[in-house]
Amino acid sequence: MSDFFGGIAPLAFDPDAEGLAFRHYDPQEIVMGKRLSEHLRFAVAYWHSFAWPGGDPFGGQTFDRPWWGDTMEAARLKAEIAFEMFEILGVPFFCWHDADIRPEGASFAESRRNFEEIVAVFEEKMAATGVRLLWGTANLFSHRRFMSGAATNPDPDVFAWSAATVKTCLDATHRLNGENYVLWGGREGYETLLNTDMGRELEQMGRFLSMVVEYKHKIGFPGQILIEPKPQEPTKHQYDYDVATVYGFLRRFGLEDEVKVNIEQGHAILAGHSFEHELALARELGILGSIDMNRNDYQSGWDTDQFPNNVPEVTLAYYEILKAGGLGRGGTNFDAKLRRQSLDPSDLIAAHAGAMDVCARGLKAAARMLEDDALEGPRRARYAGWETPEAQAMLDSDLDSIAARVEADGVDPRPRSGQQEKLEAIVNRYV
Ligand code: XUL
Ligand code: CO
Repeated sequence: MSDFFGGIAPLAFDPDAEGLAFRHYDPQEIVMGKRLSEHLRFAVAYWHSFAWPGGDPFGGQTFDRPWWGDTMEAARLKAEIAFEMFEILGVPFFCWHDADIRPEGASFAESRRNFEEIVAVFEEKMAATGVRLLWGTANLFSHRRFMSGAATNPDPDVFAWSAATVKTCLDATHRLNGENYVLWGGREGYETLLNTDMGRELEQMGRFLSMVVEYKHKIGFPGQILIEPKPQEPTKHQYDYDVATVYGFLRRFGLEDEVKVNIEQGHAILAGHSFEHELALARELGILGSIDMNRNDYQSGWDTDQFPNNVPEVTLAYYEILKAGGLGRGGTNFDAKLRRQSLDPSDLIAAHAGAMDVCARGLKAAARMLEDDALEGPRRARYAGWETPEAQAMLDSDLDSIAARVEADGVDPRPRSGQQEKLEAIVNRYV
């Protein structure tokens, strides 16, 4: 046991606690017939909590961490302390990129060996603590070799390096019984069309993803393959822009039954959508996989990856998820980082605990809205006209016969209120 967290005990559910505790998240609480912990399936993101030094575009490291350094010893200490935090929080899952957990080697093979050594450490710690892997992923965006993309790179050697990296990460995810494998195309896009062959790059990306799916079946990985949409940042334009764009891409390459999406709140906002829009669309398209739960600063206009603290927003997100039947193999990953002034180890605990409480409040409010039929009742009433046999038959007819009927019957549609303010007031009663 390290002394990094200064002896903070595992957090309890205690609404009246003075210090660090859960006030709304009782993992055992039954909501809609299921434990809260099973609904929410929280995960800690290794990168933000343990690999990010607190830098911003104007300054570097602000955090002092005993595991800073590019050695295997540091990587082992980092793993040690990460699992201490998972136990304090009682989170069931974590997530990693290869680059978060191991030092880069002098060659691909050395990087892979470093990585696999830490994967073995994880294997032991996961067995000892019961913490599981929500998803693994490859960092195909930080190193300068990926500056012009990974699968979409103009240089086939980078495509090869990327494919080998994903194979290694998928193998490790399988070995650790990961629930999902995520691909986020941080540099799969372009800075300027002046130097970009977009058609070729999209073909490369489609073939790359197909190879990942083929490999998943070859090794018998039972988890879901997920794409994480994001419209831009770091590149000016990213090909996996939003849920709708990803769905079109999957259809084009015949992968719509093989690949789902990991939807991040901040990315939805960057794409000009709400989180609930992206979730609802993914549900309707049958590709809702998992979520990255964070928030952006609405003034700064970039992906600030802050811990969630807006209960009404989170409520509407879980509402869409509950309507989808829950997260399934997915989970709630806190792809969120501290603010760079939050220096203390206890800030890490407080950030996650606060976020878990916000999610618990949101999920419980969403469940009550569903159970009370508070929104679904009015929604059903709004579309009731479509439940008649005549309306259904119209969808199987054609413009000629519809036009003939309209001429004969002459029913002039009667406009009806959309009741938005009333519905907003209903939501307000639950949050
Ligand atoms: C970047 C982002 C990533 C993915 C995993 O904006 O969200 O951290 O979640 O690569
Ligand atoms: Co993310």
